[in-house]
Amino acid sequence: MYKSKHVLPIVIIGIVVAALTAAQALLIDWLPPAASEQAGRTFTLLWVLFWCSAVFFVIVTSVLIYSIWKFRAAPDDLEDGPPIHGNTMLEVVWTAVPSLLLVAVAVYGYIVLSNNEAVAAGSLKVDVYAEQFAWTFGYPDAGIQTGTLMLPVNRQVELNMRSRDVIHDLWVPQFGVKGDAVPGIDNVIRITPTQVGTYPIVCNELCGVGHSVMRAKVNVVPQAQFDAWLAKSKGQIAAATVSAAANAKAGGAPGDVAAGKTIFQTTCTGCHAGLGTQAGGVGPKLQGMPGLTQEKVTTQITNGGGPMPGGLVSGKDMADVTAYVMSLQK
Ligand code: HEC
Ligand SMILES: [Cu+2]
Repeated sequence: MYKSKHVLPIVIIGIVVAALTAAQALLIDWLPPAASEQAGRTFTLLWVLFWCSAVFFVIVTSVLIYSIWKFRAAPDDLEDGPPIHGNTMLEVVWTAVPSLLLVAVAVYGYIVLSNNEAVAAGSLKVDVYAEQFAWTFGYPDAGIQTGTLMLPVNRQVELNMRSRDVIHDLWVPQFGVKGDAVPGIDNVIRITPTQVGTYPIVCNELCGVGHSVMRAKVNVVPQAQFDAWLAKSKGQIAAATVSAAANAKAGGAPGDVAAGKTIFQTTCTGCHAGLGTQAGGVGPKLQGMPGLTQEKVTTQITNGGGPMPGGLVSGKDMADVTAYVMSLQK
């Protein structure tokens, strides 16, 4: 008799709470589509955890709402409640069930982590250089560098994370993996892309004024297309080296405009939009800037100024990027 009086209203409240909980879980697009093996496992783990929590959330919240409504003390009721002894059975159950669940979740989480970090045979090595406020990617086996990460699909990539200044964090939401780039520490993360496509690379660690523009892209392509891209990039580097040498021989400008454009793309476009030809970035439009001399450009690059940090590039890179900026003035 005691039971039947309370069960029905609690169940009705429970159905409402469950519907609201399920609606916000299902109707909102919480996660992007998984585009890597790691993301598949991580996202599944996340949803398992969520639905387990949701069950207990609904039970606890329903009883709570019912109790607040039904057992509220009358405004003039100042006495202590009746003394009651606990319910041993209930206490054993509410200790044992969460303990078992915690162990199960820990084991499941461990399995996901060790699978996600497992080293696959024949993985591709890529060096990631993070700096305020740009990403550069190096392919040590091919000897090339790029500002857009190119990855073959269905092959594990080993990203060796390095920072040239402060702590940054590489995050591709669709890959479900994040990795810190910490000065002085080589940190490795492994990702196996499973879907061809283009995804954003986001810096996920507040790293300075340009943090919000510290973005790049990753292109996941079929292996054959990746090989073709590698071969083409190697060829371009060889050609650029030859033309720079020829240029130097002919006593031409010390910097190579084409090489400078590539450096500008990776290091400067984060702030100077459209390769320096557009306004609207953190930094000004550089094309047709009145009174900009070669000397001013090198001074700005060396010392920085305003939100622009100094020392982003030096040596031959500086000569090349200066040549590129000056080529915009013609
Ligand atoms: C963090 C954002 C940021 C990055 C990265 C950046 N700049 Fe700048 N840059 C600026 C800002 C902001 C200014 C305006 C500075 C000022 O107002 O003092 C500026 C100004 C300049 C100027 C104009 C200097 C003058 O005399 O007015 C040049 C040239 C320039 N940047 C070149 C570059 C080059 C080349 C790179 C890449 C190596 C680069 N910038 C990277 C933000 C940036
Ligand atoms: Cu950053």
